[in-house]
Amino acid sequence: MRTDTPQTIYLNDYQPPAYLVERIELTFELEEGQTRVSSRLLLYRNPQMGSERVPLVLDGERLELESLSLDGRPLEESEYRLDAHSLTIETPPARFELETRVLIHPEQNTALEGLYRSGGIYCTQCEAEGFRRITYFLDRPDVMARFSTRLIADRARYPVLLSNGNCVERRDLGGGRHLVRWDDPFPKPCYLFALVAGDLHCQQGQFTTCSGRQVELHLYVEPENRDKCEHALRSLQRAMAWDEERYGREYDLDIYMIVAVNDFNMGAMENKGLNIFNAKYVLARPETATDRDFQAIEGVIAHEYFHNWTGNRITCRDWFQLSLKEGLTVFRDQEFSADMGSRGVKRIEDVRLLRTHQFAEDAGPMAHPVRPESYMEISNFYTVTVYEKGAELVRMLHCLLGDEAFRRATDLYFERYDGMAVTTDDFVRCMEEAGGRDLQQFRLWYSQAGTPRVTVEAEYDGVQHRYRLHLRQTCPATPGQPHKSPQQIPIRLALLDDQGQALPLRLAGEAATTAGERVIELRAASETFEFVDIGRRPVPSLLRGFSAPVRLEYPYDDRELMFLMARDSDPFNRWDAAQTLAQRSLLELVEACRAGRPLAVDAGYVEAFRLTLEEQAADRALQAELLSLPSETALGELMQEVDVEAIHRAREWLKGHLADRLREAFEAVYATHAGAAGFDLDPASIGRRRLRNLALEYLMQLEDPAIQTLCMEQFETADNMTDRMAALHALANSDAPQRQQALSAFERRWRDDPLVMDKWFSVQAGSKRPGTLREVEALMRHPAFSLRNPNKVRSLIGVFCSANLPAFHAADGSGYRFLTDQVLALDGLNPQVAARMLRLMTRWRRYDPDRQRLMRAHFERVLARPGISRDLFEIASKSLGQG
Ligand code: B3K
Ligand code: ZN
Repeated sequence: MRTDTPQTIYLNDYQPPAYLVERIELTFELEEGQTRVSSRLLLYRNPQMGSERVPLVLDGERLELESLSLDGRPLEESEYRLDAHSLTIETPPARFELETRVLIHPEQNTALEGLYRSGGIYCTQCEAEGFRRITYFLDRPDVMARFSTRLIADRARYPVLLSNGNCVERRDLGGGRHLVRWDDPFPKPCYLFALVAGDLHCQQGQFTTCSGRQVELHLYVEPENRDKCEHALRSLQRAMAWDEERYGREYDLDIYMIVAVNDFNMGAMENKGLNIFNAKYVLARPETATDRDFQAIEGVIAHEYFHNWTGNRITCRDWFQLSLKEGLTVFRDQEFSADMGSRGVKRIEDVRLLRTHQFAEDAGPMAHPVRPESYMEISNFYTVTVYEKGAELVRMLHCLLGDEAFRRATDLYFERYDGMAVTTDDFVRCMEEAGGRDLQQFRLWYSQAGTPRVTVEAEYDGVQHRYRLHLRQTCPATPGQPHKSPQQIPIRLALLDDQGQALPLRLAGEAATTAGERVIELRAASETFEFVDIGRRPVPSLLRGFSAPVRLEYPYDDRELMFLMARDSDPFNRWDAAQTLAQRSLLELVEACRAGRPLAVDAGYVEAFRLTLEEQAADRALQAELLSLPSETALGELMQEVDVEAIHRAREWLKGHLADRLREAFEAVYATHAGAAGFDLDPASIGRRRLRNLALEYLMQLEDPAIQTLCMEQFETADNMTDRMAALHALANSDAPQRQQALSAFERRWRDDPLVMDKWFSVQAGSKRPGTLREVEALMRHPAFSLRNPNKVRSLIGVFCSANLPAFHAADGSGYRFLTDQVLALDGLNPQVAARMLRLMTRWRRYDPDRQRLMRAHFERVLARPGISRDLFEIASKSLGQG
């Protein structure tokens, strides 16, 4: 807990470490109530730092020091200094051995950082700075050491004892205790350290690498979950094969372990050879997990596996470089998932997340560059900007270099920096060298925050057959960055004829013509691109596949948008056109709501929607995306001042109107895709389920008893969680008489499965019916709920505050008070999760003056609370603009 104002850490202050660690030997004696950690470090002065004698400062927090000796000699109290964060030895020799023994209390660790207990399992989370809660060490990523770890525990309660690397010793100690030793041959930063102890079932698999080595795959779960491992194991095997094929990356140890635990702050952690996962991203079978869960598991398993090269073998020099590993690894997992399923739909999902959350972050008080320049608490910088915008930067590099040069560049990166801790700049340099291009201007993407806005105007010269695109870019000011320079923006485009065919393209002055699609690079604040030999005025298809993370504006008329939605061969742009059309209708409806005018929508829009609905599409998941309306959050982003009530009414009205006008077409879609025999997870089956459940969602807007009966029937007879949840979701949002019956049946059936109960909490927290806040408060007293479990907090409190805008933003301020009360209660338990939750209110300036006043008062209430965490202090103070 904080006693003074937290310090800000600056990138510019980076200094290499004064000492390095050659080897660390750890011994953990796990006992109920306390764990003793003994460590023997082999340290030496960093040769880079010259020969001057400098103090050794080890990080350490909440450790009870029992003994300390240097080169075998116990140190007197006068020979070292101890405070709440560090252990200092003034003038150690150039090379020496340091032994420490500390006591820690994992059972009391509710922050889930360092060593803690999840149910009956001991586990660790060290990234970013959790290792200092385990032992005294140089807790920074540029100190890479060889680890050897001995674990001692009760054999009956903790038969499984795991750490990084290879198991090299296993021995009985008598008295019911046993010892296991693990050696990791690869030097690693301490944030990649892990240990696990528990009574776990081990599901085994194998993988033969491209060079013919056999790797054992061990998935550890609580025994009752042994039937939910199959998908995670298959996903891991697919990821391993893909990384060999696409990046030439082979796995390097003989064993790869994944452990699933119930209490975890994030999704998962890539510890070397021993990933620890939030059970949500491991456990699945069709009865308990939705299609989206299955896809998320595949994606996260792959993400953590890909970190073995992008993160572990090559790691970050300091935490400002976090996107070096996260942006690149997200890009890699996105491409993997695109290859496993529908590429178009994957891109749409990723861009939707980027636009709704990252663009919002970039436009708010917490805006920061992909490579931040300062932070108070690094945990607050595991953000959509570092991850998702970071991935977009890698995607742009891929787009600028092309497949082959990009692969040469990653090869160079792996070769040059293997075993090192490096910077995003080192990564860009590889792209530059292998791509043979100057990327000086491109580097601005790493250092400038904010979302560039690109406006495009077209001009057609029918006499000369020339088509000009005038492009202009600007980037709004962000905290600490009032002025921005123009960035290098790759814009993939095609010009379509009236059949939707892409015209051959040649820019004025060029000799050769490009077939179909090409990339133009906007570099100046404004630039004109002139295409020659364009026989008729085309429709431009701009920023295909969302080739740059910008807001692009082009004055399309509705007819052009309908044309693109129906004809563009780029799936992303088809969807984008559909979204823009829907947004236009919805924003008009919002205006009508505000002005008290009757609600109406253009018949042409309904007709275009019908055509899409009736299409015999090859990709049903894509079709479902085309038929989905922008979310309330996304619509809020488009308004000067967010009016949650009007947005909600407008969107519900439009859904009802479409259902009413197109009832037969929706019913036909529902009937056509009615459950095929047997459950399948191939993309086509997923697409059919998605489309059919979307039809059900629209039809349920009609409040028709016959459809409510149909929905209840689907709920009761579904053989998979996707269909069951879709029905429950629709019922929970309705006044159907079956609503309560369905919720109770679900609870009775699944009350012992924590992950399924998360869905039960979410579906109620997200319900748009009146009185939801009271229900959420009551659910917090449900035996399956706990403020100590991050999944529960996210499912109930998180969903209520982020996906139930009308209730969260209730005019009386009850939602804000509720969130703040929970955040303050959580801060004493788990500051990281508390800070995540408080972030849901950071964009308070986007609302009307009354709501602004209410939210501001709650931020002030947080700041006035004595002893709040650094995590919370940073979010609250920066939200108020005091950061
Ligand atoms: N690297 C971890 C995140 C750790 C979060 C620390 N607060 C998961 C990932 O991105 O793969
Ligand atoms: Zn990651």
